[in-house]
Order: sequence, then C-alpha cells, then structure tokens
Amino acid sequence: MIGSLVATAFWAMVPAYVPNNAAVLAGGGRPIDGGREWRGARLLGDGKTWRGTAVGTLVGVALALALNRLNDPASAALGVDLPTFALPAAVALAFGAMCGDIGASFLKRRSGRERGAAFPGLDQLDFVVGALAAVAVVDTDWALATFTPAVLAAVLVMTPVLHVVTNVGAYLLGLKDEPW
Ligand code: CTP
Ligand code: MG
Ligand code: K
Repeated sequence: MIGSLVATAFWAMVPAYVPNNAAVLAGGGRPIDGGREWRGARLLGDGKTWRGTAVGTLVGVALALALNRLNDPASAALGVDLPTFALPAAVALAFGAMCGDIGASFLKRRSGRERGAAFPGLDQLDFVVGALAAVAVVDTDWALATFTPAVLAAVLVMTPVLHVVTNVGAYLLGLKDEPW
C-alpha cells in the first residue's frame, strides 16, 4: 500500500524532479532578468538562465515520454497502475517545476537573499508547487486522477527528502556550489 503510493508519487513527479537538476548541469549564459534590478535587488539573479530553463524543461519532457514507454513493464513488475503522461501534462510538470524555482528566486531577492542563499522550505517545495499548479490547469482530469489525496501526501513527504539527498550529493560531487 505505502509502496505503491510512493511508486506512483515518484513516477508521476520524475518529470518535475529532474528539470532543476538538469538546469544545474546546463545552466549558464544569459540570465532571464537580463541583469535588471527591482527595488534595489536583482529581479531573479544570475542563477536563473534561459539555457538552464530550456534544457531543464526539455529533459523533463523527454523523461516523461521515456517513462511512458516503460510503463507496462514497470507497472507489471511493481503491481501498480503507474500514470502515463500526455504531452501537455509532461510539459506542464517540467516547465511548471522550473517556473516554481524561478518564482522562489524572485521571493529570495525580494527578501534580501543573495544568489545561492538558502530559503528552507521554499527551496524544497517551490518546484512541486509550480509543477502541480501548472498540471492542474493544463490537464485537470489527469491531475485529479493521478494526485489523489494519498499520492499528494506521499509527494509532500517524499520530495523534501529527495531534494536534500540529491542536492547534498550534487554538492559533494562538485556539481553544485551549495548543498541546498
Ligand atoms: N540554473 C539555471 N536556470 C534555472 C535554474 C537553475 O541556469 N532556471 C542553474 C544556474 O547555473 C544556477 C544552478 O542551476 O546557479 C543552481 O540552481 P539554483 O540553486 O536554483 O540557483 P542559485 O544559483 O542557487 O540561485 P537562487 O539563489 O536564485 O536560487
Ligand atoms: Mg541554489
Ligand atoms: K532553487
């Protein structure tokens, strides 16, 4: 029961989890805010770039389509009816995750936090809120069928744990400047 909830939650969120990590590897180039400031601080900061956002989104969508191909064997192996991703839902999950992270940077700059500063709570859940909000708008029926209250609870418990583990791992591997 718990196992199938976690499996469903993880499967459904992979297209939202991976974009931010792909952006870390692909980031660089022109910042989205073009260097502009607002009220004495950068609008978003140098950590939010066009390239990171585009590559992150594409990687998330590609992963969703790859998961669709693996759905049957994975569902059979786990004894769970794993969700499949229609293209609009895949785009919403991936791009929504990137937008949630961008929104968090906007809030960080407004609260005087420099690029790279931690914002506990927001850092771990910004992309989840962005992904779920976007997919709820773009594919409401799919979102409601997939993210039942129990699956949603699993997502909210599991995501911060996964976020901490992947970011500390990326930091230890030298891929990321901060462990958050
Ligand atoms: N990145 C990017 N574009 C994005 C998100 C991330 O290019 N939309 C890249 C940047 O190189 C960024 C790195 O991934 O520095 C790490 O992402 P994140 O921790 O979200 O950014 P920070 O640099 O910590 O900046 P902020 O304080 O605004 O979160
Ligand atoms: Mg950071
Ligand atoms: K972030």
